[in-house]
Amino acid sequence: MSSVFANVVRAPEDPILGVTVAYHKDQSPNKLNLGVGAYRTEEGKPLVLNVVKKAEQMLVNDQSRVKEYLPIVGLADFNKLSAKLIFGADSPAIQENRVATVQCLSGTGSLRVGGEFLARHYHEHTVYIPQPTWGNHPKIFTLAGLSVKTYRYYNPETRGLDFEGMLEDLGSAPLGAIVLLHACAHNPTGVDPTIEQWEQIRQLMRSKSLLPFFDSAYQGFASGSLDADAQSVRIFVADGGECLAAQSYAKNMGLYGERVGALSIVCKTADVASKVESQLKLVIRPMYSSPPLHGASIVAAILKDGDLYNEWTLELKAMADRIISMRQELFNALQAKETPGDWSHIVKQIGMFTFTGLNSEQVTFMTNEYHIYLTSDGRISMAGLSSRTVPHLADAIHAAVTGKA
Ligand code: PLA
Repeated sequence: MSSVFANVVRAPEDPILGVTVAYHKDQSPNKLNLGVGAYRTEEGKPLVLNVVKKAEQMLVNDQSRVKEYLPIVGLADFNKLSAKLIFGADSPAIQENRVATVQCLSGTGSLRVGGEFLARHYHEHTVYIPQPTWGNHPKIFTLAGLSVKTYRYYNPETRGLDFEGMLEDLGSAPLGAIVLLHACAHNPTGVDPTIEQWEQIRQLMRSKSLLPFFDSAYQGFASGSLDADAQSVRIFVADGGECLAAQSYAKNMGLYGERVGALSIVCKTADVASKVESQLKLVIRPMYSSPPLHGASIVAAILKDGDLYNEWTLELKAMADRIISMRQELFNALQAKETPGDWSHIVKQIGMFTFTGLNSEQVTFMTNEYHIYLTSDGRISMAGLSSRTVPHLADAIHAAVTGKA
């Protein structure tokens, strides 16, 4: 029987999530998934934060809770607390009611809703994204109806920031263009501007009326401090100007599959913010009607309770510290093996990933010979590594670099 869909062409796997698919098919007992950015314990297991378990228990015990639809914009408490988390409790924008925040489906959904809002209501339809960036960014913004261009960001020779190139490209962007910025822990490079550099970026962007759209998927994961990791965003809000911010709780609360995040749009006045919110509802309603209740309830319970909040910051710091210690262990292991090359970028880079500089042939070699799974651009999820698996990875990198299997 011939199908009406017989002409459908098989699509390739996703460059990041497809790595997990390939990993699951591998029968080797030594297989290691360093593809997707998902935190693992020293034992290599996914982690549900203690504070999340406590909040969930509280929710279950609360007999008054029901499963009614949330409003289109999501849970009110969650939205308020999320804005406070990223902009700071004392943010003038919050005090002046100039922020429109809507609960969205994690970071991805927040970016998509923000993109569609801009395509409908903002005069400039070009969004500049860093080169390289998270692979989903261009797809999200293109489908939202924006046209995507890139700005220089990473210099493969120094394995650091191409600051000059970045300023040059932003400087020649059209007035008012949208600029996607990673708030911290740039994915995939692990390279962030310093605070002084952020300040220069801010001055340049404001002088050209470029509109900042922050992607904050790793707040607290870079340094272990929620405030330090939000500095970039806060200096842009402190000047009184406008910006967008997409927040994800996937990594910092380990709520990956709950799909909980928020989009905030900082406006010049409370009146504009309330009109913006009314239009965000028109973007969301035909897309998925209203967001899911459970994840946002967990986040709100943690953010509003002083004890739970403190406990969360400790657990978050422990995750960030474990990632940082994995950087040192991997660097030490490669030093000990005298693997050719300068590997200091492993300890210098920030956040969940190391951008190793390994090419796609070397990655294929490591996967085929060592059953180590990573994205073809040579990005390693440090959060998937443990003291037990560092030697195996170091062996694989050494063999890939020296050409000896
Ligand atoms: N923004 C950036 C910069 C990201 O790295 C990710 C996730 C997201 C947004 C979206 O995350 P969320 O929708 O789950 O909140 N990047 C992961 C996973 C961790 C992925 O590709 O979906 C990654 O491995 O790059």
